[in-house]
Amino acid sequence: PETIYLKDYTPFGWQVSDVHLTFRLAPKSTRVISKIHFAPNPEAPAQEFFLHGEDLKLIRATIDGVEVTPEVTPEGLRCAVPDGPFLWEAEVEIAPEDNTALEGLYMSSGMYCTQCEAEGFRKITYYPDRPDVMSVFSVRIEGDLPVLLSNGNSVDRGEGWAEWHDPWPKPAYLFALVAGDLVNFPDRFTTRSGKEVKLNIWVRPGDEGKCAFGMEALKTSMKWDEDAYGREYDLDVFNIVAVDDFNMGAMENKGLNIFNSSCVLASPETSTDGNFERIEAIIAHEYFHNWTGNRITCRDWFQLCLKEGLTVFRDQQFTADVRSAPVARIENVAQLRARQFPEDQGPLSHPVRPESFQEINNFYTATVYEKGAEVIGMLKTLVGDEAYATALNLYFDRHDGDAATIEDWLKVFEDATGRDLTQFKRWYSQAGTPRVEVTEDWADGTYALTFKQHTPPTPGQEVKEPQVIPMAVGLLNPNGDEVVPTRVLEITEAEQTFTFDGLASRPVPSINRGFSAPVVLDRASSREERAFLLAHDTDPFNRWEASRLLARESLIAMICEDAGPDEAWLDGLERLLRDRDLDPAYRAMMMGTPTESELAQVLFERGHTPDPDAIHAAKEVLAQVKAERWADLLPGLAAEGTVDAPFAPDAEQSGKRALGAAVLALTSRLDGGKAARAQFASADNMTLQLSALAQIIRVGEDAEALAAFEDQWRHDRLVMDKWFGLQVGATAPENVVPRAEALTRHADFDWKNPNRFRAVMGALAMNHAGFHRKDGSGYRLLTDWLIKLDDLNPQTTARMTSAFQTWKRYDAERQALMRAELERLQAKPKLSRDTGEMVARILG
Ligand code: HT7
Ligand code: ZN
Repeated sequence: PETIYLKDYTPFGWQVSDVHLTFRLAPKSTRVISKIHFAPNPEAPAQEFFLHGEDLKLIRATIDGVEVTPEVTPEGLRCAVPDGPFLWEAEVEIAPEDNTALEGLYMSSGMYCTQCEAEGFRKITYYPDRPDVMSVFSVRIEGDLPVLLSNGNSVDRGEGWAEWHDPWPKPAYLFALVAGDLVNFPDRFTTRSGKEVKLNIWVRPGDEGKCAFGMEALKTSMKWDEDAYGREYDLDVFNIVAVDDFNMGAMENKGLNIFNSSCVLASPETSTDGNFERIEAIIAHEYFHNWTGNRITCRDWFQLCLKEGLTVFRDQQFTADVRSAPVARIENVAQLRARQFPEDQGPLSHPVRPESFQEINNFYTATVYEKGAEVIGMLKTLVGDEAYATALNLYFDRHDGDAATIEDWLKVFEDATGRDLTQFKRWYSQAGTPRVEVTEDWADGTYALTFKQHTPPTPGQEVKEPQVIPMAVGLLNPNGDEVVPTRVLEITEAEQTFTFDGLASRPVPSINRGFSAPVVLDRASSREERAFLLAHDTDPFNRWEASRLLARESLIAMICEDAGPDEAWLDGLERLLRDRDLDPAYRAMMMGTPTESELAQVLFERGHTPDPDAIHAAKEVLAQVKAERWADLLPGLAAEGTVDAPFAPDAEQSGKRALGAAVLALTSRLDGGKAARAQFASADNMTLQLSALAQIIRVGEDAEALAAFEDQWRHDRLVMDKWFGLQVGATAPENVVPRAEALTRHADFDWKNPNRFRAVMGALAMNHAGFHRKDGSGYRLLTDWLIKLDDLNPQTTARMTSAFQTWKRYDAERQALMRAELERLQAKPKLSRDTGEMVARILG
């Protein structure tokens, strides 16, 4: 397959002033008639006229009304065209019902819908399917269905047809069409300039009762973007549609967002607090794309982080504002460490702005999204809040209507602040997680911190240059008072020292406060010092970090030295858990321990071969010790974790329930699951029901509860996804593979539905000790199913191959087993480009 390079970018030879599309919908034979005005692009070099097109049956094509016979290839068509402007007309036929890849126009539960990002529009009609070609779209849909939707504003409609016009020029990847038997949940929003906007969430009949939360989240997002960024909505209507079969979370098509139903539908009975929080964030994210992504889009797909990093950063700011900022920050960092760090530290490592790809779908990664957001957070920290606001205003003014680049983005900051961002730009081009070694010195009232930065080699990048690292640091007195409040040290050299004068006693440093830079800190700090920070740090992130490090070191000592759990840490943690002034959500987070996968990575870095069974066993012992040690504390915490008011998915109640769930996880180790069974029986919301079911599964005698849950929820696809996933994810390692395998034989294992496939196979891959069974059965089962899915849905298959990205961490036997499975997948006849690229990169 062809590799595409950033350095080869060339503008398209023509501009497209307007596009008119007519769809005559039919499951096996939809006709798409396009009328497109092309005019030579004065800024582009001379080139042959090439339009992308895949899996299309060309019925006819004309130029200025004269029939033409283009040269058609599997990737598109070439045609001789006039020197000046011309009208291109074409009619193609496609079969949405046969489209199992869920890219382009496809069908889900009888409804037509589209997914065009990144390169799906070329499966709808012949077109220059690239983000720098922006045009005004008019769409006519003809089909015997009650609801016919496309982008922009409604122009007119009648029985069996509807016309839409989107006045904002857009690239083809933002095109959308939906047609089906849908009902809407309507509302309105008045923008700050007084414009009335109609809002709708369109769902399958029966799902109307699950739209209220999403609608509130949408209105809150619209208001937030006005207040925080001065961005107003720009069409008469904003439609959201829920779709059951969807490859990712949601899609920001202009004026017509399409959502995986799991990311928009919510009710207390069927959704957990985690679901509510995620839905709120995704609705905000997609809405925020209206400016960061749609009004200003990307010149090419290498610039993906321009819209995704910024939009994730904005949705994280939103969540911090509408929920608890410290809890949100801890969640984001935990997520970054769990998803992005393994990517950046393994064979799939790539820069936030990649320089080449074979299949762009493989670069919708945690690095582009989450690290991309961290890079923007660092930029904001470096320039300050006010300058960030000025720069963003300049960005919107200067680039509205553009297909922009990272260079454009950084130039805006340079112009707004006068800073030179040449070195900062390395965050976009250098892959890998920087490691920062910290040493300190103390003499005569002066405290010195020395930072040495080093980024390990990554595929294709052996040598790295120093990056700009904004390191937020505070200093505490031995009595716990803060002597130096948070200060941002700007590290630019490979090694750099910063001094603090006039101190009465040697301070305790709190470094990388708020996780101001996405780096790994290497610092030999004592247990006492960590316990001190756990007790006294004024930075809530670093207080949590102190506990995380104590937990991690305690577990490593348990695994490697057969030590018992760290008593001092448990005492410190207990004091904190007893502090009723601390937010229950924060205390619940404090009760968490590092994931088994993270422990495996740390062991690997320290030269040990991680044993998944030993890691799992240590975590089990630690949990048991906590439960026994805190037996007297748990009932009080459980009471604090109980909500007496009617269910609300807000931060306060969900924080309490999170504390309740953390307590239940310990209590069930003392009572054999009795409290969990009682909670399961009486639960009136999914958060309580599912946290109880998780403990029942973990304890082991779960057949009755699983059957009851299935009976209760078999009619609800989204809830059944939880049922499928949890019994694989929460069970003991030895049961994971047999259970996952048995579930693939369940009548409701609809493996063509990405949510259901991910529920089982994702849970298998995420259950560390279960997936890494020594006999290789976990690897085998996953590969069997990836081989099966690849023909139908390459995008989802390719994404799931990343379960193998950490294969080099493990022992020789496991490595050999994983390599064999990757090679088996690689040898599959007609392996997709998506999966082929991923497997080749993972094998290295
Ligand atoms: N911009 C979107 C990314 C995306 C996607 C979404 C759904 C299905 C397939 C997709 N391919 C790319 C989603 C977002 O980041 O907001
Ligand atoms: Zn996005």
